[in-house]
Amino acid sequence: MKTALITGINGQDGSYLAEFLLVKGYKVHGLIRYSSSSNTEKINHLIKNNNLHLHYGDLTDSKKLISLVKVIEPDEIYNLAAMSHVAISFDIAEYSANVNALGALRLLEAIRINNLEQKTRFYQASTSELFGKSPAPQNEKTSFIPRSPYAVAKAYAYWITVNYREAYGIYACNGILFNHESPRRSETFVTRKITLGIANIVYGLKKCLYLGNLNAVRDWGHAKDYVRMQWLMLQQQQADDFVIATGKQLTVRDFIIIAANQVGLEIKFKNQGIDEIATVVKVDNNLAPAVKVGDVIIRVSNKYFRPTEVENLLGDATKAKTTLNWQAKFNAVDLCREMLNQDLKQAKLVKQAQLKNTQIATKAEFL
Ligand code: NDP
Ligand code: GDR
Repeated sequence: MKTALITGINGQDGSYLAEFLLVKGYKVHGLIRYSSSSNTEKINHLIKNNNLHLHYGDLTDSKKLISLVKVIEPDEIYNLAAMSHVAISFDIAEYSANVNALGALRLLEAIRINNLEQKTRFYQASTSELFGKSPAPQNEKTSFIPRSPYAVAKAYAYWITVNYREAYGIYACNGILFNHESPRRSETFVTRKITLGIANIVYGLKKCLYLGNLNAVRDWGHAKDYVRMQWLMLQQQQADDFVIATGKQLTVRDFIIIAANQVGLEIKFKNQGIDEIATVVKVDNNLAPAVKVGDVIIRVSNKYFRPTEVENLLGDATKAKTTLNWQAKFNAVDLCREMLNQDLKQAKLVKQAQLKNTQIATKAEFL
């Protein structure tokens, strides 16, 4: 039975990866912050599995990481924990560096200090944000021009992973993953903000959704597809770094249109920049009971613009296609539908609860 340690198990990717590894027969250890213990909805369904073990810890606490790695002696470490919100990293830049840059170093040191260089394989959650201003399409050879404290910290983590591979012979890989989403995406990332916002508008829980740069272009995939590749990168003969992406692009505005269409709304964008709005021009009230023609459901707000933006990401995953046999299973329309379906169910429940004057409770199961 193989043993894996996942940092960030309570996040989107961590929860899918834990599920994936448990099905493969792994013993899975997960690092969880004390502050997350009342907020474990992404992994609650796994907590009763005898092969899952959660440990309190933090990527800023090197002693804890060293002792945990010593006790577990994992075959594989997946470093998925991060302060993962690009916009917020401008507000908490030093903390972002501590977690996203030094966190990777602390884990690699834990492997080295415990003499596990030949046993423990290491996966670093690198990101398309590293490419920043480099022109699209981007692949493993594209220069890094990071555009945020988040991405600059991730650049350190990328290079320290390469360095420990070369210096100490650790099997250490970078997965340079482009944006990937799912119904488990946190609500402040743009795709989930859109599906949740539209679901709330459909049921009259919200009138309008405020967003930032609608021109940003992303290469969006499904998190389930992408965690399979994280595992596969650690199963090769030789450690290497891989770009994982769909090779297809959408703007934020395109994603809004897809989501709106899926709930029977035809919308029209007008004006530009900060004055841009989207108005409903046609509505199927069977699908969107609370919406009327003429409603303005999207507005742009300065609040969601970043001091420096990554405008154009498009991944070229040829290397992963050839070496890892990578092929994306989901497209953006299916992804959006899956996210919307969940958010519509939730919004409907909230609406019904409001009508009955009751509250919806969520419960933490790991305490
Ligand atoms: P999430 O934000 O959903 O999950 C990140 C996890 O890290 C959370 O569980 C969080 O804990 C945990 N965490 C944050 N800070 C610390 C800390 N100091 N110590 C320990 N744990 C901490 O991110 P995703 O699942 O989307 O992404 C996984 C990784 O992949 C991240 O490193 C991200 O930067 C990277 N990445 C993500 C991409 C994407 O599109 N999703 C693309 C490329 C890279 P808590 O639950 O307490 O908040
Ligand atoms: P990103 O994802 O920054 O690419 O990082 P996010 O969904 O936050 O933004 C994508 C693009 O949408 C624009 N945008 C908005 N973004 C947010 N969050 N909220 C808004 O209201 C909004 N309006 C427009 C953004 O400006 C941006 O251009 C994600 C994270 O998962 C990282 O951890 C990961 O490394 C990268 O993807 C790849």
